[in-house]
Amino acid sequence: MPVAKVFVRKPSPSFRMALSGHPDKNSIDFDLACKQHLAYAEALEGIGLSVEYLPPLDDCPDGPFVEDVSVVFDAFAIACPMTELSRQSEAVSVLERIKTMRPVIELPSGCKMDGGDVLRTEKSIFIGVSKRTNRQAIEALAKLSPIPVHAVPVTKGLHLKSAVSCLSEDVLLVDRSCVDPELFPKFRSIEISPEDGYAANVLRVGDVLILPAGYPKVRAIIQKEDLFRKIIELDMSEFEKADGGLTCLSIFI
Ligand code: CIR
Repeated sequence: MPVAKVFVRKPSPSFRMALSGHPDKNSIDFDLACKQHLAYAEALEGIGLSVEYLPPLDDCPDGPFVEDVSVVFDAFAIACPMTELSRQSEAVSVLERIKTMRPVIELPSGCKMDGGDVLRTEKSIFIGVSKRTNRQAIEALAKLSPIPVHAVPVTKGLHLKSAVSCLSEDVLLVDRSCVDPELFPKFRSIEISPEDGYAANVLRVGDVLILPAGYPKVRAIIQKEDLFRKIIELDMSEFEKADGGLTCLSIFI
């Protein structure tokens, strides 16, 4: 899918109250989070993407994690029926903006889904059955999707994409302690150890890969594959404390 726009949302001071199971969640440094967010947006611009800032939301601590709000296809987008009540109002401004670009479809009631569970590959979509996404939503999305959809149980952590990323159309980066690599039969999985698990979420933009800083073993494994022209490392410490990874901070349209 050619990318026209990337939406991001700066943290607001309420970001310190983001939902999180991380042991350091109470030490989120708001100023540092803002700097890290700016570096993220600038990295995307540096790759040549057109970055658009959605308005910060004072009442939505998890507002920067825009990925969770929608799943965007070429011809339409899905409004994710988010499980967490505190996150539901984040959707309005994102969906209003997406609606100017393509129709937005709601899933039937009873469906629960966060965009962070939706891993897109060229020929299929893998969706995590997780704390935030149920099978009913996966079945509903499968009826709308132009390509096959596969449900994948997430046994630890928040979302499917917290534990697995696509490095190319046939290579995945996986933390086996959260998701079973055998469930992706057409892919070769590169496994990383659970202590490096945060680095399972990487952001691929063409031949550039963005990786969280501080994971030299993961960087070395990826470099060995020789899939990327450039690897950019970004410090994500404050977003990690809020259970968010690199992909969570943007929506590609
Ligand atoms: C949450 O718990 O919903 C946020 N604190 C983190 C969301 C991260 N989003 C993502 O992985 N796509």
